[in-house]
Amino acid sequence: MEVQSAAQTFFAAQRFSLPDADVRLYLQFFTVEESNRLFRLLRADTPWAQRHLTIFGKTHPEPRLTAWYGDEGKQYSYSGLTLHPLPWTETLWQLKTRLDAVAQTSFNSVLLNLYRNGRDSNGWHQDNEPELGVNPIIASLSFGAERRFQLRHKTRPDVAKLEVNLPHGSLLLMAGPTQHFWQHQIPKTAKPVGERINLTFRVIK
Ligand SMILES: O=C(O)CCC(=O)C(=O)O
Ligand SMILES: [Mn+2]
Repeated sequence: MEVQSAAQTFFAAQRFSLPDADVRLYLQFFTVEESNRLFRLLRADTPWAQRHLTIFGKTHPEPRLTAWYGDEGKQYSYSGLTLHPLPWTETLWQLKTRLDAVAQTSFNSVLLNLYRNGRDSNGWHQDNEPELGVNPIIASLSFGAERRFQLRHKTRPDVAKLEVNLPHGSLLLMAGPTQHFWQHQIPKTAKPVGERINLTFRVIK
């Protein structure tokens, strides 16, 4: 059986034709072997924690576990929460270097999400915090159970929602005006699904 290298699959990006957005998906950015190894390492070596968000004055536990890594001083605030970065691990630094080349940028931080099962989720939002600047580029890696990712235009109900599955070892790039015009989410699912790890690499100004 032929083994596909990341270099071969690198060019197999699918670009979605969406107004006011630049969204690309690389289905097999990593081989299955690499993806299995990365899932194991990230699952075991990350200090996963469940944080609490304050939205309209009410405090809720986040429906997933998270961790924040990056350059010193690159803190990230959302929904009443401020995350202080842990220093880069060797694994995360290697991933960052590889994604920098693909995205032609220099990522300085990464948010890790662990969805423990189908009840864990990430509700409709856009990554438009001021520290991300205008037209941020976000590189999103998925490992483990495949989950549905949905995108909806904020002001144009005539534009259909986009729904894609994010498989083990895939890379989703969101760039250009996407975060200003579109919201995205990982909905809950009643199907039995295993754990999923997601990493979103970002540039904090
Ligand atoms: O888990 C995902 O695929 C999306 C994560 C996400 O949107 C975020 O952390 O801002
Ligand atoms: Mn997001």
